[in-house]
Formats: sequence, structure tokens, C-alpha cells
Amino acid sequence: VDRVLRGRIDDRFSTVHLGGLNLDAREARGVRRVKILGCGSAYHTGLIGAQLIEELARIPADAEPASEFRYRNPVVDPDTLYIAVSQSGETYDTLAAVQELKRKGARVLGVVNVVGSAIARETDGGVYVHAGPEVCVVSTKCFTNTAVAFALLALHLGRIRDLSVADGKRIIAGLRKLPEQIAEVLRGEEEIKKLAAEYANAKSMMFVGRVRGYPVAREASLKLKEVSYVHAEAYPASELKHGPLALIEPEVPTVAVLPDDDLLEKNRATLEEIKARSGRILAVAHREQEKADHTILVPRNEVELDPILMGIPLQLLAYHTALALGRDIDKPRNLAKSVTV
Ligand code: F1P
Repeated sequence: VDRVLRGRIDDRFSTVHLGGLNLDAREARGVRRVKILGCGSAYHTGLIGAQLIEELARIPADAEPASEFRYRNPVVDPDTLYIAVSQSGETYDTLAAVQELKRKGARVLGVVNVVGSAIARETDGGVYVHAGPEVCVVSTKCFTNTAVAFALLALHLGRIRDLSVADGKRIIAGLRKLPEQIAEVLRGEEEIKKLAAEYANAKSMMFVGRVRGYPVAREASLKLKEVSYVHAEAYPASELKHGPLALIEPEVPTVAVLPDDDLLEKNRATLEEIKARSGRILAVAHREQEKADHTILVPRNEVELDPILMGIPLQLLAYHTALALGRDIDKPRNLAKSVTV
């Protein structure tokens, strides 16, 4: 995280410098929509990015799996800014989406980790994530850094458009706190290891979150599947009652991601619904949750940045679940480092 922030923040004016963005202030003001494309973890950081851009820059934004977008003959809109996200920069579905967009005359930026990769070359500009090499097949530190890169991008677009200096300062101060807070989360590893041992024999795991918590729930569920092969589902918390509640039983624990935002009370009601069906609950929150069987505590920061911090203990949970089950974490079965077909 230090690396993605380094040299990019100007505290005096609460602005950020994104050298390779290739989008001047006039162009930034003309953006009517942002559409973010990526696969797997990259798609999930896109969901976080879309929320940050809506919150901080007040531009309507959404994310879609690039692997879907490329096949549906999408309508390409000249006032939409398209952003492709990829750790490796080589994922074929994402590259194909970029090529399709370019063929139709769209402006496409990249949020990419590997410098000089195919997606970095094909896009018109963008932000490098500087997470260093991902030694493992699955994306972990890159997930975190990409979310931080999106916070910087949202801040940049926001300061050109609507965002106040005060809000800019607040978010910048929050970003500055992240490295130490991440270190604090990592210091809690022993406790997470014990929790992983306790939940490792689950028949299936449910992950839920509302708004800021939802992309984190999706990513945590993907991480668990990828490295431990435990079946997991992720749902927006309010969708539970539209079907998935039927799955809740003691052998199907729920991981609930609970940012300290104005949805906390609503989230607590979801915990009650799960408890009423004898479901076990592991919460990720800023304070102990009385309805949960266990709570992993995460330091408080600006709520907009909660998805960045809250993802980290759940990466550790997936890691320790995989270890507890004797999986080969560095070479999960059936996965490739970059999916190039
Ligand atoms: C996308 C991705 C990863 C996933 C797996 C397969 O990679 O879906 O998120 O963990 O390794 O590829 P990338 O485009 O971010 O390199």
C-alpha cells in the first residue's frame, strides 16, 4: 500500500497525481458514466472502485465481469469512461473486452499491476497498482492495492468535479493510516488461524455484506473457494431473504462483513434472521457484535475505505482454512496464474 501511495498525494491541495492517467480535467468533467471490467478478484475490486467513484466523484459507475461483457455485443457510449482491471494484465477475457471497446472507438483506461503487460499496452492510459509480483496464483496484496488505486482515482475525479477539499483531506488522511492499520490486522493472524480451524469443516460457507460490505463478501467467498475448495456463496445481505436463507443451518456458517456505516442497524437485523435459523455467524466489524458467535475486529478508518481493510482478515481466513485442510496454497488445483484463453 505504501508503494501505490508513494509520490501520488499532494497534501497541500488534497489532490493526487496519477501520471499515466492520460485524462485531462476537461475530459474528466465530460465523463457521464464509468464502467469497470475485470475477472475474478479484479472484477471485485471493480465493484469497490465503482462505489468509490460514485461516492467521491458523484459519477454513476458500475462493474461487470469482462468475461460477460465481451460476449454480449455491448452498446458503447462515447460519454462513458471504461476501465479495465487486471493483476497480470494478460487475462484474455479482459483483454478481449478492451479490444472490443477500442474497436468501437471507446476510451479505455487500465488499473493494472504488471507494467508493460498486454492490457497496459492496449489501454489509453491508467494507474499502475505497484503491488509487486503476486507469487501465489490468487490475488491478495494486488486486490488491496487495486482498491487503493481506485480510491486515488475516485479522489482525483472527485476533486476535478464535486468533492470538497475537506472530504479530499479526510480520505487522504484515511489512506495514510492504511499501512499501519493493515499491519495491525495482520498482527491478529493467530486469532484468525484459530477461527479458521473452527470453521474449516463447514459444509458450505455463506458470505454476506450490504453495499460497501458486498464486494468484500464476494471476494472472501472467491478466495475461500480458490485455495481451500470449501463451497461458498456470496450474497448482498438483503438478497438472503429472497431465497438463500433456505440454506442456513448450523453446518453452513455465515461470514458477515459489517462496515460501521449507516447500514449497521440493518445489518444487525440480518444477523438476527440468520440466528433465528440456527446459523453460526462470524462477523468482521469495528466492534464486537453481540449476535455473532465470533467477531474479527478491524481498526476504524473512513467508512469509504472499509472495503480495503475488511478484505484482509478474510484473505487470512481463506489461507488458514486451506492450511487446516492440507491444501497446496501456492498451487491451487484447476487455477492458472493468468487465464490466457
Ligand atoms: C483474474 C483472475 C484472478 C483469479 C485467478 C484467475 O486475473 O480471475 O482474479 O485469482 O488467478 O484470474 P487478473 O486479470 O487480475 O490477472
